[in-house]
Formats: sequence, structure tokens, C-alpha cells
Amino acid sequence: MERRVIHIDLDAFYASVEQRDNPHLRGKPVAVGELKPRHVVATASYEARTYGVRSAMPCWLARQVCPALVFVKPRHSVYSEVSDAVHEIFNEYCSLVEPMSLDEAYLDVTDNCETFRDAELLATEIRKNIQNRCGITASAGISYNKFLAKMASGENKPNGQFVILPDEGARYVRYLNIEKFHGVGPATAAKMRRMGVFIGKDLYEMNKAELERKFGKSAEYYYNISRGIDERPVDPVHVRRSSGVQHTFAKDLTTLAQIERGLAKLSDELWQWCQDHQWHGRTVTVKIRYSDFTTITRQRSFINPIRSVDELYTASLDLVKGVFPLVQPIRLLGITISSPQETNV
Ligand code: DCP
Ligand code: MG
Repeated sequence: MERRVIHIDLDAFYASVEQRDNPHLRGKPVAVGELKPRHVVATASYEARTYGVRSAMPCWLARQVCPALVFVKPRHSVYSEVSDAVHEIFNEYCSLVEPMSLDEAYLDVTDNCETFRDAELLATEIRKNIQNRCGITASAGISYNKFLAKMASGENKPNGQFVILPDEGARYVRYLNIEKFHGVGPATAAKMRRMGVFIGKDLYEMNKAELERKFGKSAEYYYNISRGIDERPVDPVHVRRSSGVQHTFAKDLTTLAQIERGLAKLSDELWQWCQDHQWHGRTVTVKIRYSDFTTITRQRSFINPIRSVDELYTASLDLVKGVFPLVQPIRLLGITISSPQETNV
């Protein structure tokens, strides 16, 4: 059955909230982040993007490419409140909403809208409502599946929208660069280019068995998106599969005592989140990034979900001790809890 799907994504989310709350920042290049060693930009206002400032860019580099850049310390609790208000608006208009992140959701409006024209009008109305009630702008993509709706929402950013009709999807992806496809990350894109796949058409021409040999479980998704096909439903109970925290340390860690302190802080933070969100999981993963950026993970699953911050701390410390003696200093540590489904095992 043909569906009508809207993807909505807030524009320069954190930076827009900062510009909303501080008129001095409006019209200026703003980066959310702190100009401190090793800090990165969370997001940049569109004024800053014209200079090349981007999410995840080191703050010192951002300042270099845009000397007038104003840095603003993030206020996560405010972003989370704004996000709640925006998601409330989605729910007012549509009963089939899949929240993807703080600033992004898919809405299946097949039942609300008889035609794509109706869906476009609805998207415009939702965006207006977000602007009036929350004071920030959003962009929307309208199409017949999630993949194309997501692609479309990026077309007329900021504060715009774009529709890809059922008879336009296949042509839309045909000449699209492979790294632009949602769901094709930088590593996969590089691998595809090595195979001679540069644009949608090249992917389309790959045979399915070959794709499966090269990409395993993801092959079907790639096969489908190169045809403008995506059957994944908009799933309102999309469960979060894992939750994690990580930290890049101001100074690389070299001793066990330093690692213990780092892990204690991370476990506290993650455990707090787990309690706030009633999150129970029985798999603990630690991520270790060495000073040369080599990154490894170590994981252990337990029969029962982790029950206390001490259990979490001990499990992560054991995992890190498993890589001792350290081959290099550690610049980043992360802890993730996953396997939420099997809590009763
Ligand atoms: N974010 C972050 N670190 C990143 C990417 C994003 O902290 N590496 C945060 C800040 C963003 C928010 O998530 O404001 C939403 O991410 P988006 O990718 O949707 O980016 P923006 O909303 O900032 O910009 P755009 O207008 O491109 O959607
Ligand atoms: Mg956004």
C-alpha cells in the first residue's frame, strides 16, 4: 500500500535555541560548544556554516575558519524541554510518530492525508506551529517512505520543505552521490567507491548476491534504497537499543587510578540516566580510544540486567583491565548498556 510519510528535522537545533533565547546571537555565527582543548562543536548556526563550521569539528579549528565565531556553552536541559514541546506538536497532528532523536521524527500521515498535496500542507502547518510555539524553525521532507522523506528534509534546509512523489523516487536516487545516501556511512561509502560504486545508478546495477557477499545484512537495505524502495514502517514504539556515555579527557590517561576515576564518573552519569529512564540492560560495552585514535571495544553480557552503579562500575573496570598492560595512553573512554529486551532472563 502506498504511504505518505513526513520527516521533520529542526534546523541547527541547539544553536537555534541559543539564538532564540539571546537576541545578541541572532544573525551571528554561533557554535554550541566550549573553546577549550579537545572540545568539539555540537552544532553551528547557519551563519557559521557558511564559513565551514560543522558539528564534531574541534572548537579551535572552528575558531580558525571563522574568527568571529561566538561559542556558547550547551544547555542540555533546555534543549530537552524544547524537544518535548516539539514532539507534543507531532503527537497533536498524527498518531503514528516515530521519534528518532531530540530534533527529528517520522510521521506516517497516510490516514490523515489523502494526497501528497495534503501531506505537504500538513508539513507546512506543523512547521508553522513549531515556529510559533517553540520559536525555532524546522524543515520537512514528504515522500512515500522513510528513506526518501529523510533525504527530502535535507533538500531545502533551513526552514524549507521538499516532496518526492512516488514516480520521482527512482530518478531522485539515480545520480545521487553514494555518500549522500542516508544509512551509508563514511566507511561504507569508501568501500563502495573502491568497488566502483559512486552514484545511485552504480549501486542499482550491482547484483544482489554480490552486495550480500560484500555487505552482509545491510545488503538488502542498499539494494532497496538504490531503487527508491524502503518498506520499514514508521514505528511509534521504536525501542532504544542501547544507551551510552563517553568522555574525551583533557589529559590522556596512563595510570589505573586515572582510569578508575574516569570510569567512576562515567558510570555515575550513565546510571543516573538509566534510573531516570527506567532503563535496564544486561550488556556492558566499554570503548577505549588510544592517543593515536585507534579505538577498541570490549563487551560482556550478564544473565541479569545490571542492578547498581557499583555493578556497572566493576563490570566496566574489569573490561578495561582486560586490555592491560596499556599499549598507549587513553584519550577517550565510553560505557554503553544494551540488550534491554532480555531483562527477565
Ligand atoms: N549534535 C551533537 N553532536 C553532533 C551532531 C549533533 O551534539 N555530532 C546535536 C546538536 C544538534 C542536534 O544534535 O543541534 C541535532 O542534530 P542535527 O544533525 O539534526 O543537526 P542540527 O539540527 O544542528 O542542524 P540541521 O539544520 O543540519 O539539522
Ligand atoms: Mg536538525
